[in-house]
Amino acid sequence: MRDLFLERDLPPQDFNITLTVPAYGVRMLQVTRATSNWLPNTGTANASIVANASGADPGNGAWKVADGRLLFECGSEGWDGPDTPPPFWITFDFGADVAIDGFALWTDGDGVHDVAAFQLLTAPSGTGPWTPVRASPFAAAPGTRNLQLFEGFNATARHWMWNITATGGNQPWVNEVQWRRQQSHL
Ligand SMILES: [Ca+2]
Repeated sequence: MRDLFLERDLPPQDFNITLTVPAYGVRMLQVTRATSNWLPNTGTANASIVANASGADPGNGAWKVADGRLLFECGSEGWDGPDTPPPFWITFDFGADVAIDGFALWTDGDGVHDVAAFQLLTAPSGTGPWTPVRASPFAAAPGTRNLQLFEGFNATARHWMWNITATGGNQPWVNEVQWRRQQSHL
């Protein structure tokens, strides 16, 4: 019941907060559970919102962009895209139509393996046809492992594609991505 632990449960003299930054690699659910409009990343190799991808290096399957772990390590953590020219892509299947208005990205941050530009697309089936949610690609920032948040779009679909059209030079190394469900306006 730690979630219900409240300040008033402690005598004032014992209440002492130490603010700490979550360790790099901490499961995102500890953060995103507080805001329920972010789709939880709980994927495994056998059950994931990741449906398909343009490829991956061994040990770095595309499902690892939605496993709740903010890590990249060759052979074990995150997605290591195929050693091919762009585009690099991952498709997602949310199981039902979802209205999405935000996309979060964490890359390795070494520059050459980071995402520089991408499109988001939707489709009525897992095989297309794919329609971009924006006419032009989103520009990402190579050289940082910090959260990059992309907004200003809104589309509803079960099937989504993240299509990386440019990188810092090599195949993408991606720690994690996350999708934000549009808040309902009641
Ligand atoms: Ca991950």
